[in-house]
Amino acid sequence: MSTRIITPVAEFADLLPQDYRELVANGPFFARRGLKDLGTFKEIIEEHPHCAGCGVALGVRLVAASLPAPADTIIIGTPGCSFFGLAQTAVNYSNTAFGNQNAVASGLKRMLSLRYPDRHKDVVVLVGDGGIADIGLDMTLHSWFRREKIVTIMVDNEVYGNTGGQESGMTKEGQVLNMAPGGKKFPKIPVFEIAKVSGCAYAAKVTVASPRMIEKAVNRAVLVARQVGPTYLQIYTPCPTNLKFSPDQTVRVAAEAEKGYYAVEEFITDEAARCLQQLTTES
Ligand SMILES: Cc1ncc(C[n+]2csc(CCOP(=O)(O)OP(=O)(O)O)c2C)c(N)n1
Ligand code: SF4
Ligand SMILES: [Mg+2]
Repeated sequence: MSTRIITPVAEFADLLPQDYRELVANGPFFARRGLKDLGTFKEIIEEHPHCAGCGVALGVRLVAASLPAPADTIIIGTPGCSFFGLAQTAVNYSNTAFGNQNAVASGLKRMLSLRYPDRHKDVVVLVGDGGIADIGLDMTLHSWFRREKIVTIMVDNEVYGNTGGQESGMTKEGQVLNMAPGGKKFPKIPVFEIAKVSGCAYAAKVTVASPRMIEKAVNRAVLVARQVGPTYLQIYTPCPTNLKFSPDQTVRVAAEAEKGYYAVEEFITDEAARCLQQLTTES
């Protein structure tokens, strides 16, 4: 990836906030740093616009820090709380019309494979539960059916956070929200289970309470998508503002969920397991 993509033009450099200039200088664009070095580099600007204690912001941060090749990665987003932070993250990013992310990512991946036949370019969709399980479900599924070599990551806060608290397909049954005062009437859509039978070669369900698991899953998802086919990661990123818990309790809420209905799960096809084994042997 050309460094010019993230180098501010000289005329505007002085106008950029210090926080953003530090991100350009110290973000993980050209070095694989990983979670163990978290805090020594800037993967997202500190003055990002998410609410205090936002689980989505933490999820975006952990994913950005876990990417195996940040300089050769493009993240594809769509409207939702996640794209607030993505636009200020040290990874190339493009937005799409709401729900179109997997269609755009499919085209981009094919184009990048033609343009750079000798180099891996990782295309990672990073979108909310509404963007994947509701409005974008058809395009998500069809990208999996077509075996597009892209990674799809859902930051699941179990609500439409960005628009003030409507229920999404991923909201828990019975959950009361600002705009679902009677409580949701049906269970979470089983997107993880659907991914397993729709062509994904690797899938994982994790929470922001387990950063190491997120790092492992992001790495596996990216490596398998390069060589085998589509991969899916579903990260529980609880929203204190809409689920109405104290912002300092986000990780505790995620950890509680992990003990129950959001237990860590991994799915891998034989072909994907062989691919990862071979990569481990070679390294
Ligand atoms: C075509 C279209 N329909 C509706 C919207 C309004 N809209 C923006 S974000 C959003 C909900 C996003 O929910 P989710 O994907 O769960 O992301 P979150 O904000 O919770 O992170 C909606 C309905 C839009 N921008 N475009
Ligand atoms: S509404 Fe929820 S998901 Fe959105 S920024 Fe605030 S805490 Fe994060
Ligand atoms: Mg959401």
